[in-house]
Amino acid sequence: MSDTLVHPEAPAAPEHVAIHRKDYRPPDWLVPSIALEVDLDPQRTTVRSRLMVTRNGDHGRALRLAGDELTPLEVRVDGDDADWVMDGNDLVVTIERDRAEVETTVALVPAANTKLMGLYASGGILCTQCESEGFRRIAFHPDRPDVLSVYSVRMTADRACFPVLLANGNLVAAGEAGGGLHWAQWDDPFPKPSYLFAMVAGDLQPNRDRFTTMSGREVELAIWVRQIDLPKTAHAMASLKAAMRWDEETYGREYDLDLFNIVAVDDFNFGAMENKGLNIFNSRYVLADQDTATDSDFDNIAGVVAHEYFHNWSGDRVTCRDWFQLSLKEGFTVFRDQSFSADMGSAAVKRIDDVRVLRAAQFPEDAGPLAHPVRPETYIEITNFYTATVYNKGAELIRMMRTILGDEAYRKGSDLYFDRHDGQAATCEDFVRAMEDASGVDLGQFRLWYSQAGTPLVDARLSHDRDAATATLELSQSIPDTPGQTGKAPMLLPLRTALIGSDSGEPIGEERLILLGTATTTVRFDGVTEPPLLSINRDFSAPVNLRVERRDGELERLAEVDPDPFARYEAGQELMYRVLLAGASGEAADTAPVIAAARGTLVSDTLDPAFKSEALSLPAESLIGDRMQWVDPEAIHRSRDTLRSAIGSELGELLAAAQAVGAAGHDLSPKAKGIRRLRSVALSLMAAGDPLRGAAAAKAQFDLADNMTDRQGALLVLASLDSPEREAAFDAFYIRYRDDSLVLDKWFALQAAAQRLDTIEVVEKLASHPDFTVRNPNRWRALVGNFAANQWCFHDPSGRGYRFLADMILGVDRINPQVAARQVSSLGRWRRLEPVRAALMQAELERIVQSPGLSRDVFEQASKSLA
Ligand code: 0A1
Ligand code: ZN
Repeated sequence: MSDTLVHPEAPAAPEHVAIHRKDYRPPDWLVPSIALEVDLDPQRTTVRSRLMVTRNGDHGRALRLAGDELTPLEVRVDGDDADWVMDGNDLVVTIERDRAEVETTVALVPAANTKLMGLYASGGILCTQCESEGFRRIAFHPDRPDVLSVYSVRMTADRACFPVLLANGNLVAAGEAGGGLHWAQWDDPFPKPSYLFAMVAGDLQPNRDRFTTMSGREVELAIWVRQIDLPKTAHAMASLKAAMRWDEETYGREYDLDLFNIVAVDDFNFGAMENKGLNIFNSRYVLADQDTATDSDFDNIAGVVAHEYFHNWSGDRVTCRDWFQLSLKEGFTVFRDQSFSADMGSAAVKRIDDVRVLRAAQFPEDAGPLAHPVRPETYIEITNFYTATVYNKGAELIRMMRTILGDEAYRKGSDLYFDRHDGQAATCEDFVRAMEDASGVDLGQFRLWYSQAGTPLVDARLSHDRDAATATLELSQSIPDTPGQTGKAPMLLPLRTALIGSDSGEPIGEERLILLGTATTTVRFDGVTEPPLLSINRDFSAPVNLRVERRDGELERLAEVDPDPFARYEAGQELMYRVLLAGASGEAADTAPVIAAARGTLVSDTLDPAFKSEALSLPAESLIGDRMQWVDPEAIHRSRDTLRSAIGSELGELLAAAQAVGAAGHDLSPKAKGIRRLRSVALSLMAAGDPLRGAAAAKAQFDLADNMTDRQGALLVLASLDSPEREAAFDAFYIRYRDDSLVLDKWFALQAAAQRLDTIEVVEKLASHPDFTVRNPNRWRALVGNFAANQWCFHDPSGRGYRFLADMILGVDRINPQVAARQVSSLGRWRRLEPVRAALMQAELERIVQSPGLSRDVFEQASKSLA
């Protein structure tokens, strides 16, 4: 028998075991305090850990400590040799007494840690990442979020290579250790779960500042980066201080330690991490200046800095009981960072952006094989559940609660939640109960949002009785089946709704909050003397799909007069969808209403440029596909291109917008950012109408740009054109920025996102470019992630794009399974494509699943995608 054959009855690898929420049990042992002694060295770090453990409850079970790639060098209990065994990765220690000190020693090789979990090296800096289960790669520990400890950490390292030594909490002592070594001791007075532990050693410089809290305490702030990057930290620091003030004013939350440190590293699996008092960031969410970062980079930095800071209360002071409750901290914190960003700029534009992300990432997830509730019931690898559902849909749940309760009761609810659960590991249920108790509102039915997956579909139909001056709104809801869930109960959907007179353009009566809680309902409006326009789900008050029966001309009129900016934007987008979907199914469609609406938007003196740029942007190809029975990438691309070129050639007014002045590169005001955004949108439409002229204008913008927003905007337009200017601009960009890795990521990303017939070839070549590396998650995602999101090119009918992606996933899985697993969902959409492509995608998923040595991370995503 060939040894390459896997026995058909071979048991699933032991690590591929599902964990269920219903199996939650409180920990057998608690760990009130931990002392760590860490001798840091990239090639051999030793960690001596002393856990004070106490028996939790009346039982005789042994102490079970999780490890991952750890071998115990020594295990002692109360100073004596211990009675211990290894059970798989777990260290099992027999302890007679109810309280003991358990000491373990292990050795690590941070330089060889390519998973970027636990202690690893990034560009000469040693740093840690412990969420979700990385602490067990540093020391044996229960490593579950409901075990909270007070930490004391003594770090020793070579002073020349690692002059700065940081950990959570306060620096209590430091000194020389001889032989070129030095040490620092950090104590964190706040009990915390192991996933919030952090340590950093490196040759770093601080951007220092101070913050006086609302009670008058002084907090020292520092952002630690390499010396050369110091000038790029000003925006992150300003954002941090703004976030600290906002959380005091909006949620009454004050910072609690005397120090707050942020460190930026280049190699990081996610965006950033909220370790207590020592946030560690992917450098792309810290470093920015006008020459290297776009306006949206600046906005993302503000949002992520705020997000991590807000976790100090929603995550650190009140943490999660178990990982099924992840949305307790993430949904809430995303909602908090969204509200912060809305308050710092244009709330309407921020809402449009947030909904776009939700629809592009979360709705497809909720409609596909990886759909799961906001509070999942089961997982194989928890890192796969840091999803748009847990984060972004989770944030929508908090937003809906605020809408239902009103601002004041919502604030009372959050105060009660923080008071009641401070210092605890809580659940989503605890949060909802605090909201209920503070407001007196019964959220019984609302809880279904946590347990039922799938995006609800709402049908709406408005009829008007002119004689009776009434209007009747018929509403119905249904919730689609998702894996493992069928026959779902109706949910509570808060729909902000208004009627607008189609003749007068004026609101008819007040806006109403309709709480749709049944499968069908009817709502009556009085005093409706003129034909009404239906403005529904304003500000996207419920994260649902809507199907509205519209009268002729209704959307056009709403796009013109709806005072709710989100609803107005939606009406314009719906007009575009009509034309785009007709085009994609080979039907002729009248583009005149879209062009008229676009012109109205463009020349308006009341709308701001940022809103205009949103309203003039066409829905993405993937969103058009989401509305078709089968995704036809070719037809969608053609249809979208046709509409873009119609708008571009017929809207002469674009030129003025593309040449608008008043937005100097250093000016980061919302107005200046809006002008720049509109400039690039207008340029892109003009280029669609007249590619030759567009290429020349884009090259001119590229050459004259004094900031990255204009430069990248121009390059984005050139990227998809066939013109000599294209190559010249890409070459110039590369030469200028080849040593700046964050900007070089843009160079890879723009080529991977280019809408061109040769994109797949270019992308394959770029995968062998000397600057490409699978070891840096940002670089890998710039190329592979952007290509997989490029619907038209990725779904090349030959299947070449699928093969490329599968190869890249398998290649990176060997070194970094988390990065690999996050990209599998692009292949998991196969059911939405026509049979030939679907079969090719399935075949690649099969190839992945059958690959020997596959990680648990990728195994879970690929096998679920095939099911
Ligand atoms: N809690 C972080 C997200 C995060 C999750 C996992 C990580 O490493 C595997 C890193 C960061 C946040 O929400 O910002
Ligand atoms: Zn978070």
